[in-house]
Amino acid sequence: MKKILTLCIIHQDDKVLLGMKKRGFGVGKWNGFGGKVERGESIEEAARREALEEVGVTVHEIKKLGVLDFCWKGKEQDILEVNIFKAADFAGEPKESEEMKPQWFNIKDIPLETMWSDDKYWMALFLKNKKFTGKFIFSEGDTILEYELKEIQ
Ligand code: 6OG
Repeated sequence: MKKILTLCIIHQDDKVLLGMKKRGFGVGKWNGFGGKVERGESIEEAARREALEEVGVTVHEIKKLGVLDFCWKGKEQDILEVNIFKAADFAGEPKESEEMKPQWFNIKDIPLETMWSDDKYWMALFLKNKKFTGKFIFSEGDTILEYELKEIQ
């Protein structure tokens, strides 16, 4: 079964807005904002809704840069498809929610060691506005066993 999720990272000039996940899947990691696409909603609508719910901002234009499939060894049929968006402009003030504690990071200080371990592979493409697809297979937790990543046009 495939679950469709969103991940939206706000990137302005030389900084990105991330959130510390306070509960649930990925707790204790910095990440963009996102979650599951609900019935009746497009992937882009879900990305906007999640940004509003998790950090209280209304994102303006968003651009889909990446689509990554994640699965775990032994359960390869259960795939998380994460659609990665970039937003530059937004309305509102980022504010802490029950799910996320937001913080701006300079791009040279992105806390890759405290993020999902796939992020270090694609973050450089994301920051350069390159589009990409890929697949990551994890063992227990977030150790990557195998991956493929390619830049697309
Ligand atoms: P909820 O289940 O809390 O949404 N997500 C991942 N992000 C990265 N960078 N790497 C992964 O590798 C991820 N798996 C899931 C998608 C989960 C949020 O976490 C993202 C969603 O934004 C495994 O609703």
